[in-house]
Amino acid sequence: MTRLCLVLGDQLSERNAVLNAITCGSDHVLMAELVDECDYVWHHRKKIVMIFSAMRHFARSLESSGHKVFYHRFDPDSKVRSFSDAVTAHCAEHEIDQLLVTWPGEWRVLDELRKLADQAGLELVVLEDDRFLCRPEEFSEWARGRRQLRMEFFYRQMRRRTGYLMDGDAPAGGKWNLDVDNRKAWPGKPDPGHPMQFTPDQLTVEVIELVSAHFDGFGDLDDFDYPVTRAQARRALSHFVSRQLAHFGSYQDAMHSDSDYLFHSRLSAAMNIGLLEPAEVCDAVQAAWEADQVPLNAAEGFIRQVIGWREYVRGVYWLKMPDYAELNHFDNQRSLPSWYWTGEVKMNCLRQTISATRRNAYAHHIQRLMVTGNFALLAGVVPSEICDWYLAVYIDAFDWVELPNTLGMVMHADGGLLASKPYAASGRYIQRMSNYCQDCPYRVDTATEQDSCPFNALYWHFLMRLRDRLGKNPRMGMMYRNLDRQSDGRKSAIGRRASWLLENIESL
Ligand code: FAD
Ligand code: DLZ
Ligand code: SF4
Repeated sequence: MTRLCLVLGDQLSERNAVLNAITCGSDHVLMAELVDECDYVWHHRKKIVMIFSAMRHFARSLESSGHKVFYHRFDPDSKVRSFSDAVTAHCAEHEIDQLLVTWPGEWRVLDELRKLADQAGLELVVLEDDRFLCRPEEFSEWARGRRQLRMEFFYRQMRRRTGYLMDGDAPAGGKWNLDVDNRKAWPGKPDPGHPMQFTPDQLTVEVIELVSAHFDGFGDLDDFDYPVTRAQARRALSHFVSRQLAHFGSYQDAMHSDSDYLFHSRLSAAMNIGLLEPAEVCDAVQAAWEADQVPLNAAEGFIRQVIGWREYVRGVYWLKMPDYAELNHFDNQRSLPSWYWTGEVKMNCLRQTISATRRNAYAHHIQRLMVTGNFALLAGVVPSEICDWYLAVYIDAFDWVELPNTLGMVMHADGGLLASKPYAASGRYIQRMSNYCQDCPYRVDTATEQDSCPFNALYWHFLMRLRDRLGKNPRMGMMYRNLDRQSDGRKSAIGRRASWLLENIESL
């Protein structure tokens, strides 16, 4: 009996469940660089480089440990364009009894493989992805009977279960969440340095040339410096823990035009494609805290993102897909402005965030949430369009993590399933947390003038136009009280300014 084990481009881990389920040297391992996987959104070119290069390095290491690897290299003219084509072509040449795959990161891929198995009469075995700390069934169990899902309660359960930052049954330091200490703007020091950079080796250089020849999509290819092997990703982790982690908490929400990464780890892509495991990342952070190398607010802030948010969004994704992707709670109809792709927008916060995204295939969380996300929320962009943008432009973007963050956290298009209120904010928030407003042609301190910050009128307009859906939300009470303090004349002026902004959205 020969089994075929399909290893997807975001499952590049030696602990991948399928690799442990097959017989090394006799069963077949299939990996494929595919036109359809490069085409379903307009991926950043650095994302394609990272995935292809990491796939090629991983295939090489599997071969050297004795696996029988069949590797389909990217060929734009090949008839093998999809996972189904690759499996079908393989089965036509080899006697295959069973197809094995670890649970994919995208509902779309799982659906495709199930349909293929049905049509081809092939036995399909889908194994648990045990890189994650919470299985989908455990999440459903936790979610059962809850009217609202709240990350904070899930997170506390995960702290108890994993034992990270625990003092017996209580959280270390007495509080579960130290976010109140984590809202400082960055005044230009301490020096954040840079995430560890890696010079492309010969194999990565070949992939960069391939991507340069065949893809003219979004994003710069220059200065590719991401880790593409597990050894490199481990070095990037140590570098982060020793250089940036200590200040991660304090400046977690800060944004600044002088630093693309500030104190963020830039480890998401390595984790999402299998080069690093979330548990080993948290172990390293816990060890640094135990050794008094980093304060508790940094360790807690970081571990919460990984065992809390990361596992929580995955749980929501598998609990609610495929219907989740179609939700549009506010019935938004506006198209995504074209400057999301070009970066040609005068609003400095958006210009800075989109240009960093074009350069690095990266923006940190607050840029994603409070700049590009906040604008799309306030302007009422169609959720599927903004979701496709995030899925395309970020190197760490895979449906299971991108979709709940964008559709749920940013757009509130799930009606509040994932987050208790929309993260809507005026320009004042961006002014407080960044230096962007200092170099912007718009004035952040006014709302209704020709040169007023667009976020201001759009923010009040958002509250006004969605009052029937949001007005009773207790977490939005303060926002509505502030709105109600404004005179009718000012509200009309805000309405006029917001309508003008929305009509002229392409030229902002
Ligand atoms: P750090 O700030 O150093 O955080 C540490 C780690 O925590 C990250 O590497 C990541 O694994 C995890 N993490 C932090 N926040 C989240 C979160 N909200 N959800 C899941 N994991 C989290 N993250 C992705 O990995 N892929 C995506 O496609 C993605 N899309 C997003 C879209 C939007 C609209 C928003 C608001 C957030 C999105 N995030 C996504 C979450 C977060 O912005 C990124 O994980 C983070 O910016 C990655 O950079 P980092 O590794 O430097 O993170
Ligand atoms: C994102 C991506 C890209 C660009 N290319 C490939 C590819 O050629 N082959 C592959 O196996 N995976 C690729 N991926 C990742 C997939 O689109 C998808 O996100 C994962 O298979 C889901 O587990
Ligand atoms: Fe952004 Fe408004 Fe500040 Fe300009 S003034 S940078 S548009 S928040």
